[in-house]
Amino acid sequence: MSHNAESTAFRSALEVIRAVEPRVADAIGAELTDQRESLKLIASENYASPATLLAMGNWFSDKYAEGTVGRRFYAGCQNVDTVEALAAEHARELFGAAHAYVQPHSGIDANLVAFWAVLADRVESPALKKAQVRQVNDLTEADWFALRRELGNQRMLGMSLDAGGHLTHGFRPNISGKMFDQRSYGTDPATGLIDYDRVAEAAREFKPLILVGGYSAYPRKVNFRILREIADSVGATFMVDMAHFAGLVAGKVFTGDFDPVPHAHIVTTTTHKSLRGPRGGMVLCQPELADQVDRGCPMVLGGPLPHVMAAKAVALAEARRPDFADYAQRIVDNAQALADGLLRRGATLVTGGTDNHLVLIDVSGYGLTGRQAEQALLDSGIVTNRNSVPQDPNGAWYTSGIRIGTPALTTRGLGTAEMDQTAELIHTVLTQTTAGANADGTPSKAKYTLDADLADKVARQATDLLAPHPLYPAINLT
Ligand code: DSN
Repeated sequence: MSHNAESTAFRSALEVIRAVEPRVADAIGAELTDQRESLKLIASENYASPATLLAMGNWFSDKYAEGTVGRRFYAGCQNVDTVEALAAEHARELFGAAHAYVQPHSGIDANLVAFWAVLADRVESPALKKAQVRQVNDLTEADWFALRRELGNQRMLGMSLDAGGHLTHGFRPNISGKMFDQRSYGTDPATGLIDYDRVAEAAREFKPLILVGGYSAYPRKVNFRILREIADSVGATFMVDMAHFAGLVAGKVFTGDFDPVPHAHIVTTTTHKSLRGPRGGMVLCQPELADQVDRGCPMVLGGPLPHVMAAKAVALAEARRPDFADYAQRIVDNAQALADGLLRRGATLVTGGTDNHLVLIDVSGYGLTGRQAEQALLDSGIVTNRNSVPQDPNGAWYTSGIRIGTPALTTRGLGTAEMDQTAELIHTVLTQTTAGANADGTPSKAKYTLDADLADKVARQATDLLAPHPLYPAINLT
């Protein structure tokens, strides 16, 4: 691949866009500049390859393709079939999965497809029995009323939000919290780790239909073999949302008990986090759930996005290359170096460290809320996001934590020495930031003071740190 080809492709694309709406072309260019200049530590973001990005910008976007490969509700889907089948094949091979469904537009969509598949497959419904059908499409309207009443009263056991679980695992602000009667398992207050005995106890008491494993802010490995045993002991379906760590599974950093695919009945993921693909979702499952999963569109999803499925095929092909395993290992090495650097400087980390791609700093040790810390770091050119910590006294809006992750910086080529320097920059900002007060003198959870010169100095140091590792080095838009 010549460097010239990538530059030519993106420059030409912007020229074509600029002729119609120059402000969009300018915004796309500005986004590249911003991404190049900031120290991106958002644990759920990454930089997709030029090939992945380019696979999305074409006429596949114009095609309707409801249904699945070879069984479409629209004519003329032969080329969509090609890319969807390719993406699914790469996914099956990469993860060793029996079945892959690559249509979900996001992680939320992938989870909804999975929930529906489990409900449709597992609910011992009088409505279904009465109709003596397995095909939900054959239900009468009366059957549907009965079924809906049952679907509204199913049980899900998942990780609590403040312990690092995700909104879509049965929490009220998400539709899953309306579909399911939810109970959550937390972490051991002393260690911050999942206590599998407590999970087993909760499962015995609650008898969930679905036991959910997976997280968006838990910095440790999860033993999926044990969770599967717990699910089996109460007859639950075991679902894992591996959106955050799919890249570590793909890169064989998480194997054996820590690889969810051989243990779970159904696995969901996004494709754009540590997996480094286009924004989107995916479901992997065991054969018995495949038919229901494939009903995802139109049951749950709008029309599939063939241009994104094309990009998923490209990104999954990239993830099957040997160098992706090296990338995945470096993500974890970098996260551990970042954690060690922070600990050495006196930071408090949830669980005392990490063995995946993310680190959760409890910023109450710096006298700050997550919101104050997030903004002060942003002022200093360091992009992170605030996050609850277990038993967070500041709630989900202000929080007491900052979540940082290494997939993006690792893609740029930063290594463990630079992670130590990153820890120094973060620690400097957090120690120099002071919590502010409200007009009435009470402590504010949002206001803070940070010397502007110091913030500028750190931002310059962050830029210097990035300089030897240019983002998309082959792409020159000027
Ligand atoms: N928004 C994603 C994250 O940041 O973890 C999960 O949905």
